[in-house]
Amino acid sequence: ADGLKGAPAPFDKGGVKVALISYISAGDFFQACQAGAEAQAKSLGIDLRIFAGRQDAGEQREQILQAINLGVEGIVIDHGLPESLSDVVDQALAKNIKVVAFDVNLNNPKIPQVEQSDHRLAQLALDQAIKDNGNSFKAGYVYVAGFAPLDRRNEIWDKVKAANPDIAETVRFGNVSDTTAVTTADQAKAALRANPDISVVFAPYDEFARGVKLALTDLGLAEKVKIYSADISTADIQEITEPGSPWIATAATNPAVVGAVSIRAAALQIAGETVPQNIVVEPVLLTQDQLRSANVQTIEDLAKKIPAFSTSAAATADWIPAAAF
Ligand code: SR1
Repeated sequence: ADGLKGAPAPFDKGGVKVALISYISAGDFFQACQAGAEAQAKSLGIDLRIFAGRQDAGEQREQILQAINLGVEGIVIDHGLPESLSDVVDQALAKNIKVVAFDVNLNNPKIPQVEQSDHRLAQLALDQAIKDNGNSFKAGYVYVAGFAPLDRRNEIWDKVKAANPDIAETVRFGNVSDTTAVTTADQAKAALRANPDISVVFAPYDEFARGVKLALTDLGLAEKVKIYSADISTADIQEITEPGSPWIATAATNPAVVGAVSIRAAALQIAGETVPQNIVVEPVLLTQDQLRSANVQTIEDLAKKIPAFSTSAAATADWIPAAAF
């Protein structure tokens, strides 16, 4: 394996094994996050072992044990259910394997936690919803409890409702599965038929937003109901900017950056350097109007228009080369 010139051990020799173990691999966000992790690993000469996530807590536990047996020096755990992970993660830490958690609360001071500032992300999307719709409307809300980012976004939704008593959550639905968008569309159709006075849907995950958009289009309600979401991808940009789209705004990071930051946090720890306990990648608000008027059609266009979108100063060091994505 080729070492990285000027890097601290063990990166100076190369061939450092790191595992990326995801709870979910399907969908644009997770694919882009993985691509960012792969690009950063390549730049560091890391031998990245990727374990596919199938929303299966038992399988994710097994994958952590497999990674330990492979002799990895670091593990990035990307989402998951904390109660099913803590004992196997403890086994990894006991073998001096460095662990990084992205969007899963492992509540261990030895494990840095990467997140997208979910409070800010939800606040950005909801501020825009209030700006566009006032503070008196009936809302649908898409939520599944138990996922750290969704739970953090939910805290802001609760605060916004408390501060604006005329914002009424009329219906709540949601699912996280390998068919999240399609299943959300079915749920949204039933919810919107039963609650025709809804004018706003807060759907803080792009798969949720896609599902709601599909339902609105099928029901002929795309002109009457507005969607506010989280996340962005090239496919999302196309759905947001197409004529007549009800998807009005989203608050998002570049998921490739989040993947890259997670790998850097693992690399820094492996090199014996200090990593903050909370590593935050800041989101930006992206509205339909802005994307259309700037003629943004892809994530690459977005990165060109907003340079901060494709970089993060989180978990960096002079010896870590930039990832190419
Ligand atoms: C099921 S959790 C989905 C969320 O995880 C990441 O934080 C993405 O932003 C996505 O919205």
